[in-house]
Amino acid sequence: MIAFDAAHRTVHYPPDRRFRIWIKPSFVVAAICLALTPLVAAWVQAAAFGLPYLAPIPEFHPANLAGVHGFPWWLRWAHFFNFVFLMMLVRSGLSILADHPRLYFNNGCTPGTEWIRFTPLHVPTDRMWTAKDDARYISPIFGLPGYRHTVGVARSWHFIDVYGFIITGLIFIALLFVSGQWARLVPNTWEALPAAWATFVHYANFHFPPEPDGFYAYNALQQIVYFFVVFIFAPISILAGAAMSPVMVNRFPSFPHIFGGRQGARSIHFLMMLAWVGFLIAHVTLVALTGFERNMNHIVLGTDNYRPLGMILGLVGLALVLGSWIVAHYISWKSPRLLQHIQKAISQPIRLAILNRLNPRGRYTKEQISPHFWPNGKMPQREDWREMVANEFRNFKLKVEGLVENPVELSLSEISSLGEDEYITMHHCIQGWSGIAQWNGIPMKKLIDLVKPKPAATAVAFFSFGEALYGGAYYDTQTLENVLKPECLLASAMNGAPLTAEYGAPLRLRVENQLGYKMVKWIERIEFLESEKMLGKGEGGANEDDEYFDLLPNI
Ligand SMILES: Nc1nc2c(c(=O)[nH]1)N[C@H]1C(S)=C(S)[C@@H](COP(=O)(O)O)O[C@H]1N2
Ligand SMILES: [Mo]
Repeated sequence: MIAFDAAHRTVHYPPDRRFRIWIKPSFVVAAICLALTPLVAAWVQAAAFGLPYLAPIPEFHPANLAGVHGFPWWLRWAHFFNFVFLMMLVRSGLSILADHPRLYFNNGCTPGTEWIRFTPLHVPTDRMWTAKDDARYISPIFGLPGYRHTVGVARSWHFIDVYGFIITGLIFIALLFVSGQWARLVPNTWEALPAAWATFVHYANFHFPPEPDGFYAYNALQQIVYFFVVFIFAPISILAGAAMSPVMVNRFPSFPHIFGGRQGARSIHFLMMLAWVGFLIAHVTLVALTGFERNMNHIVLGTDNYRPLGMILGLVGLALVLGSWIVAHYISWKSPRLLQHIQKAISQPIRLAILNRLNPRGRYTKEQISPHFWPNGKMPQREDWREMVANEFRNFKLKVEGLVENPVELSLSEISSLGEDEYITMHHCIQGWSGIAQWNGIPMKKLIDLVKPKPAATAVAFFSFGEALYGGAYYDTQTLENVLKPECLLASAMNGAPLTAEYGAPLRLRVENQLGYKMVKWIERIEFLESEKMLGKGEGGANEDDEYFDLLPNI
C-alpha cells in the first residue's frame, strides 16, 4: 500500500472498502435474454437442421495470392498501441466510475433509480449525504490509480490516453484505406451476414468452423466482429464520452439524446467498456485456440509460419503492458503534479481551440428539473457564516476587490438590484453525476461592469466560507473572459427559492461550460488578479492544487 498521511488516508483508504455490485433485476433478466436469444436460436437451428453449410475456404498458396493479405508493420504497431491505450482507458475509467459508483438512465441521478451500483450503501435520507461521501474505494489492481476519490489523477490518465487511442485509431483507419487493407475488415456483400450467422451457429454448438488462415482471410463472423470493433465500438465510445462534457451538453442539448440523455451516455460509455473487454476475452481465447504460434507470428512479426518467435515477442509485449500499469501506478502516487501538468500541456490547447469556444445555451423546462440534486462539498464550519444563516444573511456583504477600479462591498439586495437572470441548466460533477436545476442570480458581467477590472486583471478568484477537502478556504478561479460568457451567474436562488445552506448560501457561482467544482458555493469574496498562479499552490483552485483537477474542465 502507498504510504498516505493521515488526511489522505481517510480520503483514499477508508475503513469501509467493501465492494458490492447490485444490478436492477429487470436489467439482469434483459441481459440474460439478450445473451441467450442468439444462443438458443443457434441451438434450435443446429438441432433441427444440423450445422449449417459453410462455403469452402479458398486455398491460398504463394502462387495464388488474390487480394490484400498479411499484416503490415503499421497495422501490427497500431494493434499493440491500441491495446496499451485501451487498457489504460479501462483502468482509469474504473477509478473514475468508483467516484460515483452508480449508473442511471435519468439526468438527475436520483438515488434508487440506478440500474447498477458498485456500492453496498443506500443513500441515507435523514442527513446530508454528499456525492463525495458516496465515492467508493477501488483496488489499484483494477483501477488507475485506484483507492478512493482519486478522480483527478484518474482523469489525467484517461485524457492522456484518449488522445493516444484516437490518434492510433485515425492513423490506423487512414492506412487501412491507403493500403487497401480495409477490404479485409469491411464485408463487401450482404451475404456476409448469413455467412456470419452460420459461423456463429458452429461456435455456439462448440464446433469450430474450418479455420481460414487469417493471414489471407478471416471467417465471415470474425470479419464482421472486427468491422464492428473498429468502425462501431470506437466511435460510440468516443461519442458517449463527449456526451458527458458540460460544454457539449449545454451547447448542444440534444446531442446526449442519442444515448438516452447525459446519464445514458455515461451508462453506454460503461457498457461499451464491457463490450471492449468482452471482445478482448473472446479474441484472445480464439487466437490461442486456433493456432497460437502461427497467429502470434501474424500480428507480431507479420510472417505466416509456425516458429515460436512471434509468440515469445508477443508475451514480452504483454509483460511490457503489465509493467506499464505498475509504472503508471507509481507515477500517479509519486509525481501526480507532473502527470497533471503533462495532461494540461496536451489537453488545454485542444480544449481552448475547440470546446472552450462553445457557449452554453442549454434550455430546459421546469418539468425537467431534477427531483434530487446531489449536494457536494464541505459545509462551512465558520461561526460568522452560521450566524448569518440564522439571520438570513441580512448583514452579509460580498467583497469584490483586487485589480479593479471600483472595489465594492455589496449586500444581497444590492446585488440583486443589479438585475437578475434565470436559467434552467444541467450541472455536471467531475464525479459523474448530473442534475438539472433553475438558477437565479446576477450575470457576472453586470458585476464586472460595476467594478471595472484594471487592464492587468485576467483571472477572477472566488473564495468560500467553506473549507477545502484538505483544509484552507475552498477557492477556485476563472478567466475574466470565461465569466463574461452567457449563463455565468452569481446565483442566489435555486429552483425558485433562496439558496439553502446546503446548496451554497448566500451566493454560488454558475459556469455552465465547466464542471461542478469550478462553481464555488458559499461565496465570501471575489478577487480580480493578474493570474490564477498567484494563489494557493498556483494551480488555480483548491481542487486543482490538492486533488490534481483540471484548470479548464470543459469535459
Ligand atoms: N465551497 C465549496 N464549493 C463547492 C464545492 C466544495 O467542496 N466547496 N464542491 C463543488 C463541487 S465538486 C460540486 S459538484 C458543486 C456541487 O454543488 P451542489 O451541492 O449544489 O450539487 O459544488 C462545487 N462547489
Ligand atoms: Mo463535483
